Amino acid sequence: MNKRLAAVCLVFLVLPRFSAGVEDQVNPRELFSEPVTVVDQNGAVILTRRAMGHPMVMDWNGDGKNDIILGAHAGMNTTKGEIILMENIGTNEKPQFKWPGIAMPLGGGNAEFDCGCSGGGALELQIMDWDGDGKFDIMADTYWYPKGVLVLQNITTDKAKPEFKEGEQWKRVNAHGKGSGGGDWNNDGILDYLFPVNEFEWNVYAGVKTGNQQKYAEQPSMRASEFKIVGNDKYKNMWFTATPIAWNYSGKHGSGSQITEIAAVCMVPDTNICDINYYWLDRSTKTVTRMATLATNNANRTRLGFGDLNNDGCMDLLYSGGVWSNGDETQIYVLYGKVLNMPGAEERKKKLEETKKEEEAKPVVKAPEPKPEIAAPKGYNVIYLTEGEPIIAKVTGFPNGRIAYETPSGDTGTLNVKKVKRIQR
Ligand SMILES: [Ca+2]
Ligand SMILES: [Ca+2]
Ligand SMILES: [Ca+2]
Ligand SMILES: [Ca+2]
Repeated sequence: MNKRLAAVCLVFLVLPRFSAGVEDQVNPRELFSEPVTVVDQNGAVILTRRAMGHPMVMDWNGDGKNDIILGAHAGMNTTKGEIILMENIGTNEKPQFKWPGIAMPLGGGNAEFDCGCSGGGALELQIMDWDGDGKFDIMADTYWYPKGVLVLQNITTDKAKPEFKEGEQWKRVNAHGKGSGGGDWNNDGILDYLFPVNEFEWNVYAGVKTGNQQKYAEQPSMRASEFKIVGNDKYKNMWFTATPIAWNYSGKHGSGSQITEIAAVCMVPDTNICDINYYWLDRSTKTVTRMATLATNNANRTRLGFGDLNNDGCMDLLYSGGVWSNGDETQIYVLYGKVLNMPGAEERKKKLEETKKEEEAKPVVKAPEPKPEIAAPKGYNVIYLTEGEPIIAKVTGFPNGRIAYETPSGDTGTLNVKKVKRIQR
């Protein structure tokens, strides 16, 4: 590429939110909204100021409102990682997250994870019920450093106070990795795990479910080296840099399909910009094709998470980035899904519509009409009392702090001001 052409390309790449492009084979806005930033309790955009945030969705306190669980460095330039629970104190439709969030306690103290490196080691999360006790657990991938993937078992008893303990270790390899991924890679409705072996190889371990319990197959069912990338030289044949998430985003590739739809972070070579790209991986022809760029994040080392944040039956994607001193790159963005593709979404939507119809059909209870004002003869007032019938009389003075009056028939008297509600002139 000559220098001028490179400069022109760069101009296109750095345009904020530049997403739909000539190479897009599908319109990304048919699948997802424009990116939306998440806000705090005051409606202000949250800057987490934690490097390489990996946002995932879960209702951690079980109040029916989806929260964000963020795996990230503990700051912008530290090797330590932590998991932060961001409670949704808004609604599912208009979420507002309590910020600062709660750094997840683990074994009595604040959990700290060794990311191994301030600029590279991340802390990616996957969420499922590992032990089948009905409470979600977290898999924390500290791939850079020796601990591998840890299962953090949820032992919370008080919904206001999350509590986790370090459970078993699922994998232990020293992969100079790309960031693990998740979603459903074989279209069977069970979440799978993408484990990066090194920068160029990854394995997908199919999810295996027994009742509530979610584990993974011992042997990988897919490997990167099996697949050929079609027309993708913009990224120098690196079709993803981090956190690929497979899902039936378009709604066209359900059970039995050989196409795995994937959204993944792909760093634009020689820049600090990350594209969120959308691919179709064909398991029968062993090819991967980029279909669209869903969004562009002007933040280094972006991470992509998922979940139905607004609970509308359409899978959403969340991403965040930023590293070293770039704290102002640490917003969390949401791409709200537009396709009904969550399990049971159709039934749920029907139910919601029925409830809405029922609500609308209910008779509207009208507020009682206010009593008509009493008309007083000319020159007289109506004195409304705190108790009893109003008196029609003319106020003649205020002796000793009381109200003196005279009725049309000539009767006179005085009233304690505390017993008078108001006087209609
Ligand atoms: Ca919640
Ligand atoms: Ca559990
Ligand atoms: Ca699966
Ligand atoms: Ca959604």
